[in-house]
Amino acid sequence: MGKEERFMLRAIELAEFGRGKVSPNPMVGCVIVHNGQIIGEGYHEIYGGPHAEPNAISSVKNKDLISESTAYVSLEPCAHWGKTPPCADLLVEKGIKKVVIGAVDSNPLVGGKGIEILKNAGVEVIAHILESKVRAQNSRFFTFMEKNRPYIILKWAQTQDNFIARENYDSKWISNVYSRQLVHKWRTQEDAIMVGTQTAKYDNPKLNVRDWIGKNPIRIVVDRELILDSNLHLFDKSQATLRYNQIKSGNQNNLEWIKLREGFEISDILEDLHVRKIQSIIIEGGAQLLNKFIQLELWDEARVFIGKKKFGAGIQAPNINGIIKEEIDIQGDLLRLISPH
Ligand code: AOF
Ligand code: ZN
Repeated sequence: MGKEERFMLRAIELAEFGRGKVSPNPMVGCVIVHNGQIIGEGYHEIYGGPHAEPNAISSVKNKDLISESTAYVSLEPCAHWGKTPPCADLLVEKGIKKVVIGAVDSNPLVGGKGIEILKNAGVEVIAHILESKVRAQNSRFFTFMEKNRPYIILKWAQTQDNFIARENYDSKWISNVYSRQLVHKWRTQEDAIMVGTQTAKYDNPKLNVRDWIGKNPIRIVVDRELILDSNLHLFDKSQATLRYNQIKSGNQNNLEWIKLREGFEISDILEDLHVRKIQSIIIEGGAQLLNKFIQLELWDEARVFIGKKKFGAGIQAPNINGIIKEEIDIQGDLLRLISPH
């Protein structure tokens, strides 16, 4: 590994501290290097807050060294006036000599323009260093920007004999306590969590984060005919909830009804989520909703727990065999992480 990659890896490592805190912005890290030594580090810490570059620059003790230094930034420095001034301008202003960039920004406000500002000012620029690593780290941001929809994670638990629930929709205790804790961690990492009508009705899930520290996702339920009982946990005031239907629009406490056209499709929901800048969703069932996403090939990742039990009969788990990527054992329950990529 060359020095460009080594310092870029550090920038990517720093960026990671922003996970779950910066969405819909990407996670970005920045390292300032003088004569082969790191003299400053920073990352984008919180949505709306300073970007990685100003944080790294302000961490440098001896400011005189900055004009003889190289900045390693995991994402192309921004060129736009957003919540903060353009980072490309800041780097130029501080007299940075060289900028090494991980991935080019896919945000139409920035894409390529940051590099242009730097080059026009005579700064040496090297781009695409560990780009695929940066894109993988920010898969939600890049999917959102390039596909105009949120990053979609399908999640379910199934029995050894491929059932997702019993015939009466009871799906309790397929996976163990450790896998449930992991699910709560995952919930803190995504913007939203979606379930279908049957799951809302029969499971009455809270869809919040109890077994991990972090923020609650926005809850989303598909309830075409508004048949769901308003006393369901899903509709309590504790957390924002979007209720997609074809009857009414409105707002009350933390609950929003969103009326879509008669016979609306998943793609209509995704379009609305894109407008709302929701960058990632976990689909937590049920089978019908999961199958819909699979049929439409509208998913990026699937996380499947396979418990030890057998139900013998019930509701079939979705079938996406043949594209298994990773298998992990979680205290006896097997977790398969499956991705079509
Ligand atoms: C950078 N460094 O650390 C980040 C960047 O709303 P704002 O002002 O925070 O701008 C958000 C956009 O800026 C975001 O969509 C992405 O294009 C870029 N993020 N750029 O130079 C950073 N987080
Ligand atoms: Zn910026």
